[in-house]
Amino acid sequence: MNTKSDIYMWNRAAETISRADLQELQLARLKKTLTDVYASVPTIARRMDDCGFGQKQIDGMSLQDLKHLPFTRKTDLRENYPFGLFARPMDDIVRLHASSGTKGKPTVVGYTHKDIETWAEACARSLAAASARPSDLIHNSYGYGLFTGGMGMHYGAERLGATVVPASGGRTQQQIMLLQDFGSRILLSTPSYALNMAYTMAEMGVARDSIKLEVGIFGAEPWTEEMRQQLENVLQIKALDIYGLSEVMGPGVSIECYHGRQGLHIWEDFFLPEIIDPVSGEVLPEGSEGELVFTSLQKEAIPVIRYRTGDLSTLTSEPCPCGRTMRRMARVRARLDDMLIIRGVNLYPSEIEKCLLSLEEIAPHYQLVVDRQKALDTLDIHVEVTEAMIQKWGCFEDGEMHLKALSGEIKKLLKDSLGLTASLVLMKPGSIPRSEGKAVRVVDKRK
Ligand code: DLL
Repeated sequence: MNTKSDIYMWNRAAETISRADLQELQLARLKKTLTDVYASVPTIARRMDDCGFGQKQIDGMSLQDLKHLPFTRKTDLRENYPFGLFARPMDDIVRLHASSGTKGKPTVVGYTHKDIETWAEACARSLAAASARPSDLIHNSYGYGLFTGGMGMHYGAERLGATVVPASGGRTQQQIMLLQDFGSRILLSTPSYALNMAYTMAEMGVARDSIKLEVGIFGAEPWTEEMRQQLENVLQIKALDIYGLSEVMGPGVSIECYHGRQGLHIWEDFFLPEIIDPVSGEVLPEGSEGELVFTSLQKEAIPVIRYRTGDLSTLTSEPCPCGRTMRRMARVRARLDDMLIIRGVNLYPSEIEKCLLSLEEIAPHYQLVVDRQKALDTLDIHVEVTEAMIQKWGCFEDGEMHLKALSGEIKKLLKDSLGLTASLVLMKPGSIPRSEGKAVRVVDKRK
């Protein structure tokens, strides 16, 4: 058992800062951020004026006054596409990233040299908290490109001094060969892609002891404790959760530490968190579940004030066995945008994932197909049965009777735990599209 002082940290002074020193630092950085935004981003400055928050109020503010500032939303980035919320001239911008833009124009974010430095520091701290060391080989399967995952973690791994394998997503069989040949100890990927890799390994007949993976650092999409157990069982690794979003920086906003694994430490000297009631916008006390909101404290190119993430979580400042003092957020339970309303029942895909993954006969591959019939929303749950099931019951068709019983069992489970009457479509192994990045869990045919 490590004692706190044995535990390796990338930046011990920052990571174990006292609450009083942290708050002093946060306030100074908050004032600087607000001053920059007020002077350089007219859209937000107008809003601050409307709330009676000008330079005088910034100068005299305390951290408690944050709640009087206006929120920023994803729509603000879209409406000011592409560079309207930048606080620095384009000459200072050295990198752009953007969201996929499946729901309209992408949201574009920019970085100055210093932003890239801050981000690399946040990711280096995160990797170290997840047990990475300069001597490690890190296999990075987060997508490289406009998505922040690949390059964000890449710079963090290099900052740490580790050896990074910039694999990106896709070409899975080749990635597995590289895992065997290079001997990476740490895998960075979305949980759904890690699962895809695990199943591909099994299909290729790759023996587990031919790869050296010990730790997976998974994020970029909602996942459940049940999914963690699946990943830990099939890959025989320790799976840790990493969180972030492009508008606030990218990956590395928070991470579960290897030693405590009780929530994700937020790098609060860079990102100031709040939890609010998503309907009223009121700030909620510590421990209550609500929408996560972040204010950036060290960003230059596109500082964000009270950015509404749409992610549901809670905050805690209970001490962590690792000795880090930064507050932690709980695993994101769901994304507000993902909520489905099926015949009056509100539910999130992650709640369905929890149910499905508790059944042994089911492979952890699923997709939810939402449609509308006569003004009523319908939900079809597509889920694969396992190869073992098929072997046990002969071919798919011969097992019909048993599969009927199985689908009855799943339906009952969903009804009992979620109050949901869903129609279930049992699929053959391999028939649900495999993820190479963020999994598409919901196919919404109403749109
Ligand atoms: O997904 C950044 C990232 C890359 C995080 C790699 C972690 C690892 P975006 O594409 O802007 O950025 O998507 C951000 O993804 O608001 C959450 O809804 C979701 N998300 C990110 N991490 C997690 C996580 C990256 N650990 C959006 N658990 C966020 C649940 C997550 N949801």
